Formats: sequence, structure tokens, C-alpha cells
Amino acid sequence: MKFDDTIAAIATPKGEGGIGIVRVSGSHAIPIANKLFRPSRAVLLHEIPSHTLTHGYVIDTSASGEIIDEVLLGVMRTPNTYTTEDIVEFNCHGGSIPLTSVLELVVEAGARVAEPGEFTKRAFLNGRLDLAQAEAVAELIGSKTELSRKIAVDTLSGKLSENVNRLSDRLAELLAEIEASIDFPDEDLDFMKVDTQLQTSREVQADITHLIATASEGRIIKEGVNVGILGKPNVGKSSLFNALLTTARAIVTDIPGTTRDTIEETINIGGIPINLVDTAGIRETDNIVEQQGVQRSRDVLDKVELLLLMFDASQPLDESDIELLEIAKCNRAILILNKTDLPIYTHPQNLSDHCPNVSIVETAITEDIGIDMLKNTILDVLLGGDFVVGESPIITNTRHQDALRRSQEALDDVITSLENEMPPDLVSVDLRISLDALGDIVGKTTTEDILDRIFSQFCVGK
Ligand SMILES: Nc1nc2c(ncn2[C@@H]2O[C@H](COP(=O)(O)OP(=O)(O)OP(=O)(O)O)[C@@H](O)[C@H]2O)c(=O)[nH]1
Ligand SMILES: [Mg+2]
Repeated sequence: MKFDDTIAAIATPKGEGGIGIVRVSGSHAIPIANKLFRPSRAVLLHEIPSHTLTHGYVIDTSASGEIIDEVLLGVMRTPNTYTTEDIVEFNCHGGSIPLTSVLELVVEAGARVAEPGEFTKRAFLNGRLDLAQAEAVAELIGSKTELSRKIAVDTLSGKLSENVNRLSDRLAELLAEIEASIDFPDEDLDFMKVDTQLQTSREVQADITHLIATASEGRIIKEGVNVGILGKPNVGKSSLFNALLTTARAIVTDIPGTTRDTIEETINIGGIPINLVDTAGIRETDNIVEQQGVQRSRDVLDKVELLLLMFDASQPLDESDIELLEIAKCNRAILILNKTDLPIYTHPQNLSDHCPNVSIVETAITEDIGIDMLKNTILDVLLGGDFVVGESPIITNTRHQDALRRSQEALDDVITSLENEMPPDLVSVDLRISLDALGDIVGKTTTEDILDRIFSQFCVGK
């Protein structure tokens, strides 16, 4: 696709920095730069080799010829650029005044201010990236941990697209066969037998199901989870909170009822952003402030995806502990048996007698014992023990998940129809729906308004 207009934007974040970049893309990018850039040595912009930087000045073209900024001008010629168009980048001093002044001059010289994500949209419409790759650009920029960065880079380099395209190719081949049997019903062509068609459909279905299954982990890695620490007063909840944060954020004393309100901080465990919530110890109390704190602790139950339920190994279990063990039965939870450095009254067995299938970790937080084990157990519970970022792609985008579900549903119908030897035209309708849904992921069949919605979520200048 060829665009007539040339777009421009400040591509670096607001605020002050060493450098700031005004990016210009389109067929007029180099002529526009020519109007306002004065090189410090005698060179002609249209003769400068591609992908090089040239030192010089941005000059106010309208008035006195005043120097607006001293810059390095990057010139990148079509087609090997981000958008595939000619791109120039003014590497200015990184302050809002020089940058907006340069952008204004670029616009006066004939460029249009770019919409959010418009450079990437051009890269997509010009065929350099498919839609899943283009979306990965935004995910990469927004990644909160090393792990989400890794997955975004994989998607950007085409791992998901290759996988989806392979499945699409198999379905397209199947569709061609089935449509041929509609068009030439009487001819003795060597069509795939129905059982081969069924086998192909089932294999593709299994791969789609596998991809969808990665989405729950994908969501956790991308968006993170809320994890609450609950337990009786004085069991060591705030000590654990501080240990996981590696800073003394919460007040710790030997007085039961120290924490009165919930405290939240975000940490990173094994690449997962975790919003950790410390709570007031749960017990019956006459103190009004503490009562409210205890109520808040109970409210936390509704907003967390994982509970860390803490018990004091140096005390026998009491009614409040039993209440917590009941909670563990119907929530995603890990039981923590703390203070194992003291003489032991409660053993792991006493906990597992109540909750046989819940993981138990023994700790002595003040002795720094068991914390790594707890982190590993948290990862196991959230991601499943065998989770690795490896060969197969991971779905982190709900749009992709939705498209895969639609493809899967239609393929279910295909399989049922084939099993019941329904007429080929009926099979082909569902097969096409399934194929189109896969096409949505990489942008083969995506409508203009969906594209607009996707790219409007990007930052300006990307
Ligand atoms: N011996 C021993 N003491 C611990 C351990 N963990 C915490 N403590 C101590 O237990 C006391 C209570 O710790 P906190 O972390 O304040 O307990 P909490 O569960 O937050 O208490 P509340 O906020 O009152 O609900 C403090 O004196 C800690 O130093 C441990 O593993 N071993
Ligand atoms: Mg506390």
C-alpha cells in the first residue's frame, strides 16, 4: 500500500532526557528534512547513504534563519525501514520545547502529525509486519517483566504467526478439497477420504486447543495476579511481606494485631508481576479499629487469585486456623507453616489432614528459611509445574484468544458434520468460518474499525 501523506511525531517520552526524537515517515520525509536541516559539512541529503547519521542544525525556515536545535539527522531509505517508507529522525536535545519546535517546523514543511500507533500501522499495511507482530510491538513496550518481554519478542519475531499460518494452510488445503467436491460432484477425482479430512481437522483442533490453553498463563504473565497473605495475628504475615519485597515496608512487632489495614506492593516473582497484599491478622476482637481491619482482610478474599495462608508452627491449631483451612479448600491457596525454628506444636501433617491437596511450605522467615521454596511453589501453582517459555507460542492477547475460540467452535462443527457425513457445502461453510477466525489473528481478514481500535491503543510516535 502506498500512502500519499508523510507523518511525523515525537517518538520519545515526555519530559527531559539526553536526546529526544522527532520521527518522520513517508515519501516526502527527505525533502521535508532538506527544507529545515542545515548540515555542518557540505553534503546533500539525497546523496547521504541510507541508515547513517549526519550532524547539523534545524533552522527556522520562516523567519530569521535562527538555529532551533543542534541535531543528528538519521536518514533511512525505503524499503528497509520500520514503516518500509523513507524515514528521517531528528535526534534533538531531549526537552519538550526543542522537540515541539522541530515537530512544528516539520509540519509546516508538509508533514501531518501521526495518530497513535500510525507508524506501526503503516508497517502492517505495507506488509512488513502482520497484525500479531504489530500488536507485539505494543506488548514489548508495555512489558512489566523480563518474561513478558521475552514472549513479546517471540511474537514480534513471528513465532505465533508462523504457528497460526501453518494451521491456516492445513485448513485452506482441506477447504480446497471439499470445495472441489462441491464443484465437481460427479467427477472421479482423488479427493481426500472423509477419514483423512477428519484426521486433519482433529489435528488442527488439537493444536488450537493447545494454543488456547496457554492463554491463562499468558494473562498471568502479562497482567500479573493479586496474592493475599492471610492468617491469625502474630504468625509472621508482615515479616513474609517484607521478605518478599526485600524491604521493611510493613511494621513488624511481637504484639498481635500490629497490622491494622491492608498494604499492597508489586513484586516480580519469576517474571510474574505480583500485587502482594499484607492483611490484618484475623481474630475476634472488641477493638473497633481492629474489627475494621479484620473485615478488610476478609474482603481481600474476593479480590485475590492466590491466597498465602500462614500458620504458626510453634502453636497448636485453634479455631481461627481451622477457619482458614476451610477457606483453603475452596480457593487457590498455599499453606505456609512459619516459625519452624521454634519448638514445634503444629506439623505439616496437621494441615494436610484438613486440606489434603493443598501445597504446604515450611518457613522460618526471621531465619530466611523457606522463602525460595515458597517462590517456586507460587510459580508452580500459578503456571503449572511444567511451564516453560520455549518452542510453542504463548497467547497473551485476548483478541487472539477470542479468535482461536471462534476458530475452535467452527472446527467443532466441521468435525461433527464430517462424522455424520453431512454434505460438503455445509462442511465448507464452517471450515471457512474457522479459517477466517485464524486469519483475524495475523490480520488477513481484519476490518478497518478493528485495526483502528488496535492501533489507537499504541503510544504516539510508535
Ligand atoms: N521465631 C520466629 N519469629 C518470627 C518468625 N516470623 C516472624 N516472627 C516474629 O513474629 C512476630 C510477629 O511478626 P509479624 O510479621 O508482625 O506478624 P503478623 O502476622 O504480621 O502479625 P499481625 O500484623 O499482628 O497480624 C515478630 O516479632 C516477628 O519477628 C519466624 O519465622 N520465627
Ligand atoms: Mg502484620
